[in-house]
Amino acid sequence: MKVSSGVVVRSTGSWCTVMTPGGSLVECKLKGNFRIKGIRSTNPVAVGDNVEFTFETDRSYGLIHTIADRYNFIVRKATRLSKQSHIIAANIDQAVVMVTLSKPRTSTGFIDRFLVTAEAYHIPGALIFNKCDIYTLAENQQLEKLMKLYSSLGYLCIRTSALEGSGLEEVKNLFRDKVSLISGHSGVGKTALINAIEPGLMRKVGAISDYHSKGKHTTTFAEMLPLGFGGFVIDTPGIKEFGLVHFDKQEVAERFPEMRGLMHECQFNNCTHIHEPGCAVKKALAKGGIDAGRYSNYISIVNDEYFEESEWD
Ligand SMILES: Nc1nc2c(ncn2[C@@H]2O[C@H](COP(=O)(O)OP(=O)(O)OP(=O)(O)O)[C@@H](O)[C@H]2O)c(=O)[nH]1
Ligand SMILES: [Mg+2]
Ligand SMILES: [Zn+2]
Repeated sequence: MKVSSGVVVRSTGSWCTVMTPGGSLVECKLKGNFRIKGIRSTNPVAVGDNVEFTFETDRSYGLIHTIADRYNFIVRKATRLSKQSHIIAANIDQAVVMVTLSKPRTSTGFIDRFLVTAEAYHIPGALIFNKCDIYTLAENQQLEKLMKLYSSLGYLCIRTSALEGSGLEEVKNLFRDKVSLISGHSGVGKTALINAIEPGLMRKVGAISDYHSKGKHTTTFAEMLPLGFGGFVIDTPGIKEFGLVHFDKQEVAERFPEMRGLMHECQFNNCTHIHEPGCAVKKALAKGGIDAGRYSNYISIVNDEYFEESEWD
């Protein structure tokens, strides 16, 4: 019986594909009733996990018996009201959200929930604004505002058109020698952009429905893809909502960089920044030092009836 190690590059539930250090791909299954302490997740093994597996002579696949401790991981709710979470990926260097202003439209609520989650796991976040070839004048003005806002908060913002091939050098510079997760709604062009920066991959790209201007869930499982210029990108299935998991309401403001720096100036140390007197966050909001849209997304996260809610659409 031979013990080998590798990284999970694709996971479809109980089956996954493991890449060995030599670059070969091995189909593997989790051994028996595998559980990881502390996380109730629909997928005990995630893309990016480092695993050990054994091959036995009477089987054509490997059996994973060990998942190495994760350096980090990023989690969202598996289904609406579910108590279970879904590990999107493990051991990543950065989390990138792909945004489109139309076909489909991405709300700042979605962006902020994504960034708040990345902040909670101390994973650097970045934004890629795709489909810049189709925007109207008004949409371009909105794009400028969003890029200015998120850059000022410390998130790298890149403008791309996967279709026309613009912004690709900046994306390559961002991805080079790192493990990058890319997430966003279905149809924003995650796979199209990955194909554009790494043409050999030729992953399947889907159409946008004419009626709803939404994607059709072309990518159905997360997949970690090697980049010829160095690094890996994890392409993921489009998601409708980004549900927050393992959050304490008190903790949410700390995940907003612009509030984090002000909170200690609030009169009460358990300030929720909603109704308390002497709130430094509300003072900054009134003076325009905190963006009104970001603040309203903060309120929406804190007031979320279920707090942890999301859905694969
Ligand atoms: N006009 C324009 N269309 C684009 C661009 N990028 C992607 N598209 C189109 O958008 C559609 C969806 O692209 P995909 O790459 O499949 O989107 P995705 O984000 O991977 O979607 P899921 O896999 O469903 O999550 C395809 O028809 C692409 O050709 C772009 O920059 N401009
Ligand atoms: Mg895709
Ligand atoms: Zn406050």
